[in-house]
Amino acid sequence: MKPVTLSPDQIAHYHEHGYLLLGKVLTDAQVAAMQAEELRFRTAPIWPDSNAKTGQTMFRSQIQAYSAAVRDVGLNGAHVPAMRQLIGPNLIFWFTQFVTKFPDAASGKSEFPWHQDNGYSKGIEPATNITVWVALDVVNEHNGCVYVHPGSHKRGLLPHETKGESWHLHVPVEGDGVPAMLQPGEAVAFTGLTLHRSLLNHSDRPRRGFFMEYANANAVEQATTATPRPLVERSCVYFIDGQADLGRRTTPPPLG
Ligand SMILES: O=C(O)CCC(=O)C(=O)O
Repeated sequence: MKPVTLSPDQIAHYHEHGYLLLGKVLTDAQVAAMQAEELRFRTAPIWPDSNAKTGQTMFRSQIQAYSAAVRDVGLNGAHVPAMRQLIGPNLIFWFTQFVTKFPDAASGKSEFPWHQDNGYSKGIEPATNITVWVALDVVNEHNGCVYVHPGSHKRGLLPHETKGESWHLHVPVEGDGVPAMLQPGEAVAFTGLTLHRSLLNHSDRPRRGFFMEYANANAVEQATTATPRPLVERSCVYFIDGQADLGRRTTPPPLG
């Protein structure tokens, strides 16, 4: 498959609006492989919510630790050259997640409210990290596609709140945002500071998504705390290019 390389106009769009539709980044064979992996992870007995039900959303995180196929897509997918263009030469692949939104069936529970991904990690610096959200089904407003809020990344890291009993963080936002309506294998890329959400799945089938995150190899997380942690010290981080700066450790080395 032809690598995705971005034109100057696309790069300008990404920086101006905080997101970019990348087009098709997975081959049909890779889509089929990721769909098979999603099902394997969905039903794996090691997770307590296996066989999740109506109105629920299933999250399977850091799946590159369990799956060579997932790791290969993250390291060698057609989108990786675009990550180099946007993030630069010291590049890591550090996070993955399957997000399967089951039919809502009028439960009203399948919404994922407005948030910035960096709101969950309490700040990443430099905030050049990118989420590449790939559709494994046709996704649209009917079955709960992701919406992005153009330009919201320019507001910096926003305070995130919890609402009711949900563990979801959210930011109060006006406006509907732009729906990223995608075919299987197509992706939308957005910054770690871009507000995004998804609404209810009104269809009668699961809506399957798969996302990968990339960052500068020198990025630290929890940048709002006194002891920020280098992202490379997380488990299951893979280098794509370049190296980390070894001159500024901010946390003690791992034991052992
Ligand atoms: O896939 C979705 O519905 C949204 C997922 C999301 O925004 C996230 O996990 O941060």
